Amino acid sequence: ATTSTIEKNIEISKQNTEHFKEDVHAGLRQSPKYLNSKYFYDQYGDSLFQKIMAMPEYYLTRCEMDIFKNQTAEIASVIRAEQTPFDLIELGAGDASKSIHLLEYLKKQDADFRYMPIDISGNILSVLEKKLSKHLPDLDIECLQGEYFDMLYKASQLSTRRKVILFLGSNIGNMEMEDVYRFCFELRKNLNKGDVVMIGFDLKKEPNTILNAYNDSNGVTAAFNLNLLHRINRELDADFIVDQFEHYETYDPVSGACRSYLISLQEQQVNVGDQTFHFLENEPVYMEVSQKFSLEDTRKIASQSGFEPHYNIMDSREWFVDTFWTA
Ligand code: AVJ
Repeated sequence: ATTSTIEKNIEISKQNTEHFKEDVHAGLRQSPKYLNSKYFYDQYGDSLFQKIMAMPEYYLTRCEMDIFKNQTAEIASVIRAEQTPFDLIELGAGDASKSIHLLEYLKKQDADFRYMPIDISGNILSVLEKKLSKHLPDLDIECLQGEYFDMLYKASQLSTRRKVILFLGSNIGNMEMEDVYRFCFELRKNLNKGDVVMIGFDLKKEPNTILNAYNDSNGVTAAFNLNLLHRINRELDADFIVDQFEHYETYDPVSGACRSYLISLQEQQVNVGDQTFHFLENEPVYMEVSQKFSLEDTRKIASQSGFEPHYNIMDSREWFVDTFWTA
């Protein structure tokens, strides 16, 4: 790389750190205190999330893997109903452990497409790029690191073809319900008639099954949440004593919201950069929502955001749905 690209990257990383700090400061000033789960995914967070996906309690991975491994032909035929070339844009691609089965299948079919994975973690994108250059060396791929809509906009500028958007793994569940509606409406505005979106929704089911997926007995999910405090210490010159916080998970079967909190185990003060925050004993910090949906919810979201619900594929237990909507 030339000096100027190195300098540019340093500049970008400074801006990212500045945004991170502003978000943390703003979140800790709120009541209840709040930290945004999009910041979970640094290098250590990525590896903890991969551990979560491998846990027996975290059924979501196996459900969607069942769909991608056993119903690949069906997915491909919905995506390729229109036989035109397309750009396959994946929001929150991670290491593409599920979509890789679809990519392999489409390649075998000799489909004319380009794969454009978007992720907030540059670390996981470089893992993904390595993996795909080994498994699918002649895949046309363009990685985009950043926030969903910034990168979707960039992808649109790079693309003149039909768009197929993948948003898998119930990543959509990390938004509050009103943000889900806003997000899908915005997404629709960014698409043209004939474009397709495939969205993975985790379905409402027996409440303890859901709770256990986010409250595993080995404490991996707890470590995943607590890692954000470590990350804030590492990157924002903060002094959280991480042992003085405890992971607490809830699931409300009425609303379908599964929420995680970190509870301050004692009264304490924490410095984050140049600001100091006061925590009461037992004060919660709200960390993440993992929303669960009914099929009826997904249809309502589609129609309210201007999409046409087109097709559903579920795993054999009907715990998870991948919905296809057309613009
Ligand atoms: C990556 C958003 C799908 O909410 O299920 C897993 C993240 N958090 N365990 C989810 C997560 C705690 C996960 N998503």
